[in-house]
Order: sequence, then structure tokens, then C-alpha cells
Amino acid sequence: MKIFSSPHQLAHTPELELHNGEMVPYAEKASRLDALCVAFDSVSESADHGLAPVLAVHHKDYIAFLQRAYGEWQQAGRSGDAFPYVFPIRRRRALDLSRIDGQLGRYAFDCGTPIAEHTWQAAYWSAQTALSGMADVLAGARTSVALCRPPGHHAGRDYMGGYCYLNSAGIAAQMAIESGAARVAILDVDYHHGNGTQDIFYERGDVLTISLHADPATDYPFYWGHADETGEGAGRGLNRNLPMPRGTGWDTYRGALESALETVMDFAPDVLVVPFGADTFRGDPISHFEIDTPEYSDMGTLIAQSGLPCLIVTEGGYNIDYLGENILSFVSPFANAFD
Ligand code: Q9C
Ligand code: ZN
Repeated sequence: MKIFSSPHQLAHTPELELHNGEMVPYAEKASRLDALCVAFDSVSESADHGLAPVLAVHHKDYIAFLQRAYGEWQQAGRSGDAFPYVFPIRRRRALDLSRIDGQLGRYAFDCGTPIAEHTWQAAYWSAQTALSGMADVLAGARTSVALCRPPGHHAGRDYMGGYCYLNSAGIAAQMAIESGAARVAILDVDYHHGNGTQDIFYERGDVLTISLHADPATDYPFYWGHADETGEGAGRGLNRNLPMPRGTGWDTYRGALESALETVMDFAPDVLVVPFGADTFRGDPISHFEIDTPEYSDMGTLIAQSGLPCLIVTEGGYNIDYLGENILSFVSPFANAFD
């Protein structure tokens, strides 16, 4: 089983984020990637699949914005990280403004996702890492692992948020479709709802999206992830949200996961993509589930038992001291099932 990563992903280093009314050290630290990588004996370097698969998911104007934003921030005389602070809410037009502050608000849905000097480069390689894993699966691997950072599942077709810029898992799923897969399922097991992934595929009949997450009535991202969001048009019935209360542990989570896996099997996908967040961990500093390290192996076992070709893509997980152990616990059953 191959594990993919790229050191370019380390270059994104925002300093601070707005958390509960205070500026605090950025939780989505570059050292998360080191913790993920050192958990494995050997890691393959991601290949460059170019911009075309990114543009198959994201709007070209949004991509152009990500590429130029930090330069324009600097040209405006700013130093430090670029933050949005005005947003085109209801009935405001998505004006194509030249002022960087206008652009930042147009393409962001929160203030938690600053753009630093090398954000584009890192996000690009996070997407390339997921694409490298998917290329491995499409070439016949039963399971492949993409150690991606920054994460992606909050990023939509034309917006960033939740520490996410490019929807790496979604980009990989789209690559599978364009390579001939009839159906792809995305099973998101990060603590937070995968709102960007939901939005990207909401009206698609060929991609099933399921997310297990903290109830958005109490947790980020609040405005997505409710159980009555079930897809529209060709995608009607092909989005499933399983919100759970704060304090959820493995006993409750397992039942939801088994139900989600039944929905996956009914869809009969050619490929399964699993955005995995270790922020469901009991010791996560910003989250409120109570899953313990060995229980990630139970989670991995249930998913591996689907027998589907599977790409695992890393998302959140902010307790860096346990991140390596938790990803290894989750991934090990996949290796044992097939190797
Ligand atoms: N700091 C992922 O796990 N929380 N994103 C913002 C203020 C945002 C988490 C609250 C949590 C986003 C990929
Ligand atoms: Zn998360």
C-alpha cells in the first residue's frame, strides 16, 4: 500500500487565526504533515498531474484569485497573512473587484482561512497528492493513502474556508470519473461537515457524498451539514448527512458508520474516497468527539470490509502528538486486508 505526500505542502504557514474572539496560533500547522509522514516507514513523493484536474472542479476565476492573492496583498502594502473581512452576503452581487480586500471576501466564507505567501503552492500540492493516490487506485491498487495538507473538504467550487483552499478529495473523485469510473462515493469521516464536497457534487448523479460529523446546530460550519440536505436534480438522494452530538464516542459513531456504509454499498461505486480527519479524537484541541486511538482501527476495518478500491485523503486532526498514531491506527486494517 502506497502512501503519498509532498514537502511543498509545508510551505503554507499562516501565523494566527480568529478563534472565539481572539487571535490564537493557527491550528492547521505545517508540523501536522511531519507527524503524518513519520508514522509510515516509507512515503512516495506525489507526482504533478497539472492544473487541468483542479480546474475540472474549481472555477477558473477562483483559481486565478488563489494564485495572485498574496502578491496583490503585498502590492497593497500589507505584510503578514491576508484575511477577508467584508463578504457579499444576501442580495449583494459577486462583483469582480480589483481591490484585494473585495476579492478576499468574495472567495471566502469565513475569517479562519488566511492566505499566506506560499498558500497556493501548498494547496496545489495537496491536490496533487490526492491525485497521485487516485492514480495509484486507478492503476489497480486496492487502497492508497494521500497525506494531504492543507485540508480540502470545506473548499467549494469557488470558495475557501475552514483551513481549506482546494478540495483535494473532490478533485481526486472527479479524476476517477474522467478516467471512466461510472460512480464514485465520498465518505467523509472528519469531525466537521464536508460542506465544500457536498456543494461540489450536490446535483451530480455520479458522485455520492456522505458525511459523518458534529451536528452543525452546535459546530462549524453551521450553515451546512444538516440531515435534510439530501441532494438536488440528478443528485437527489445522493447526499447524506449524519450529524451527531458533541460527546459522541465510538459506540454511537459505529452505528452511524455502518448505516453510511450500507448507503455506499447500495450505490455500488467503482471507487471509494475517504476524507479522514483525526479531529474526532478524544484529545483534539478544537473538537468534541471521544474516539480513542485503537478505535480508529475499528473504523478502518469497517470501511476496508466494503472491499471497494479506496483512496484515503487526510483532512483535519489538530492534536499533533497523537496524529501519527491515529492515522496509522486507521490505515493499518486496509494494509492487513489486502497485502
Ligand atoms: N478557529 C478541518 O478540520 N474553526 N477544518 C474555526 C475558529 C474552523 C476545521 C473556529 C474549523 C475548521 C479541515
Ligand atoms: Zn475537521
